[in-house]
Amino acid sequence: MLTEFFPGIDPIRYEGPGSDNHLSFKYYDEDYIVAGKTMKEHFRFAMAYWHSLCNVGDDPFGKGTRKFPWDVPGDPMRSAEDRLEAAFEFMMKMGIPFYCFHDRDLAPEGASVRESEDNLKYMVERAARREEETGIKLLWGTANLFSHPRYMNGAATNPDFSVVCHAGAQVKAAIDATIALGGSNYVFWGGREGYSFLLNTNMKKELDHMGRFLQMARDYGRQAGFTGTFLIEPKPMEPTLHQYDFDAAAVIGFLHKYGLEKDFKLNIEANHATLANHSFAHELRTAADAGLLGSIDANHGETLNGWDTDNFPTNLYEAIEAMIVLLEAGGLGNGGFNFDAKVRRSSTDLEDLFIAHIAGMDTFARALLIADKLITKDRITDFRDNRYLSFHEPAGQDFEAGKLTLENLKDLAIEKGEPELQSGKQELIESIINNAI
Ligand code: XUL
Ligand code: CO
Repeated sequence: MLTEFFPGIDPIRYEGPGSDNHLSFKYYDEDYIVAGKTMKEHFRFAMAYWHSLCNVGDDPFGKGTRKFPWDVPGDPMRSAEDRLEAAFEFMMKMGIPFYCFHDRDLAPEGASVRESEDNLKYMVERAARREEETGIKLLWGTANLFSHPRYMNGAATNPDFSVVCHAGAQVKAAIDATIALGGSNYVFWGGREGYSFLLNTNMKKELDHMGRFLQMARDYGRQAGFTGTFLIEPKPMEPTLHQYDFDAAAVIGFLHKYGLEKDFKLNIEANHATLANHSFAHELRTAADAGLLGSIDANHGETLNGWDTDNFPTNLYEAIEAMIVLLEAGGLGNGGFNFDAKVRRSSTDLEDLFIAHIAGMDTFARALLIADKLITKDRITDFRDNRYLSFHEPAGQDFEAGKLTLENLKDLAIEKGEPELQSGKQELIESIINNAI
């Protein structure tokens, strides 16, 4: 290693819950097997390039609080090269096996479409070498279609066709980069794909354009050899007032309408779920039930305000609920857990980035252990399944198979008489969870 960007920090190891070393894992033991898979396989944890390497902590009220040694003022390409070294040093020390990036995180935008592509290609070659040397892989790539002023009214849904063309150029290059780096997935987060004012917006046209654009991206990716999964990441608002990919349910409907459901799945982000007034588990369940759960952006939102705070996920209860859904769904396949999370603006020590990732990984590892016990030993899901036992009886089965009419229901109601009330047992289930923690 030429320059060490995180001096004084050794590789993070599992030391168990008894350890008081804050730079160690208490629960995440990558080789430990739970429910038939190692923890490493369950999570496929990923570092988000943008939050960890690019975000200096600025907010609308003030400039950044962190100064990164890899940021070389006035030399964006040199900064990109150093940032890549820092990224791989960080992931190696953390034992994080995957990463995710936007094109512009990896390489700076150039003065023209061609220059931007050349910058990206140059950095992709370097990243490919680092992947080979370290064994770290790309979980997903994406294109930043929201920061440049040209995208102020959206990318694929922009009313100006020339902006749509620029978005196309960028997505083509980002798909190429993802393929070259062996990415398992390619993500579309609809950054500004939505509207702020209905009276100047043709919503139907914009949604049709988005559907067409995604079909083109899919077709290009497939013919260029991309065998992974395309993902849409729902979010209801911010930066746009009304975003089209509002929540999992809206995106599932959209994918079916535009014939994308065979190639696309969903990337569910916890904080986006809460912005849509859903729980993280609700969104995961909705996607899983549709057979479209692809990957996770792991973070946590402050529920007291209405924006995306992207905290590191340290809410154990929320993580347990998520892990129950995930274990029942059989996991994420070639998806993973990307830490789309940032340390707080006032977390300014070099080690804070490590502590934050350790906290997130330990939270989910501990949640996995608890969820597995809740399912296998406490049989917590039996409470749910038992509520539907009447559908195992012949008439209930006929109903599900579409063999009954409304008149049949009336006859059965008379025959069965007034139903006995059945408790939902919510407080009991909640106590069992608390006792398992
Ligand atoms: C924004 C967000 C993005 C996507 C990738 O809220 O979550 O970082 O994950 O574009
Ligand atoms: Co995200």
